[in-house]
Amino acid sequence: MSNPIRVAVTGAAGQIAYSILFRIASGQLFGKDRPVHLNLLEIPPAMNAVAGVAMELEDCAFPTLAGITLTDQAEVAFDGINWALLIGSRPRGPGMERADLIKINGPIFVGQGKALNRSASDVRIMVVGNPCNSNCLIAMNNSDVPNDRFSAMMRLDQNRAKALLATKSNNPVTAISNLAVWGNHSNKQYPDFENARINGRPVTEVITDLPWLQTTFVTTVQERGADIIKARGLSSAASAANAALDHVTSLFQPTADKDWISAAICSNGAYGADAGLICGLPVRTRADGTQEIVEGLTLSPWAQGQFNTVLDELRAEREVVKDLLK
Ligand code: NAX
Repeated sequence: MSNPIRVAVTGAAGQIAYSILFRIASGQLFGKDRPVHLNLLEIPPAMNAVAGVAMELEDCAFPTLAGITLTDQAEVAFDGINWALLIGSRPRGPGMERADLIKINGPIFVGQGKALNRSASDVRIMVVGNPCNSNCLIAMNNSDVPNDRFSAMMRLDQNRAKALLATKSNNPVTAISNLAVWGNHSNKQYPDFENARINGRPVTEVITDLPWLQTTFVTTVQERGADIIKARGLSSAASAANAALDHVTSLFQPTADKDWISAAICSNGAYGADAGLICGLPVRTRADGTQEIVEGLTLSPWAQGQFNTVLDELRAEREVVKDLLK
């Protein structure tokens, strides 16, 4: 077996972590012949709980689990790591919107951004903790790690959108491709059905009910997180962990020919998204493992309006956190 890949997971005693850690430790993410060392970061009151999670990880006797470090110090958690999965923060409760969280969670990402300077030179960072786009922006701006290593998770939104289109068109989810969710991981996000495909055909040719696409489809995807909170009393966890695994995999595996994925990465100004914003865009991973924004897609005036709305939200969030940006 090769050297362990070192993965930091923050919020390691939380419910998303409880779903994701066992799948990472089992070798599902990085392969059965790649040992994994987990650095689990929590806040002091949760150290006891995370010790329990570590005991359970040990009790799985995963051949790929090379070791576990438990800490409440970001500098320790991020020392020499290859991947940072920044999940820890306070989740939305019933009736809360992401904007309510921005002031509570933003400061966490200042310290974590600085601590990321201790990571390995190839580090990649995925932010899940909400509001994930702006938290990622804060971490990126407080770190010397290159901007192109930072991303925030739009993959749960992509998966939700694909599942909905598959059900509506009576196809397997594998038939749905080219699905980008634009903008912010919030209820203003724009799941782009105009450029998505079903068995290689434009969605709008297969699902001809445009009012359904423009209203039911878009709002169901936008409100899915809130609907799950209403139903479960807790925010999405297993599906979020699953999406996080998909996201990380998509960042190290080249994207299938002609397809793209949804990820929020540092904008280069394409499509009018301000350069430097962490914005959900159509993204491809090249053969060398770096990412590119898929440019040249057409948005109808209606879709552009949707994107403009969510861009304004991202700009407003950036304004709220401007004092936290270096
Ligand atoms: P939990 O409350 O179950 O767990 C969060 C954990 O983070 C807690 O154990 C807490 O002690 C820890 N934590 C808080 N501050 C920390 C810090 N400074 N350093 C390290 N750990 C810290 O929440 P969970 O359901 O696991 O959700 C985690 C985050 O994911 C939330 O912000 C949530 O809103 C966000 N989500 C993001 C999604 C996305 O698609 N981007 C979808 C799912 C989820 O809503």
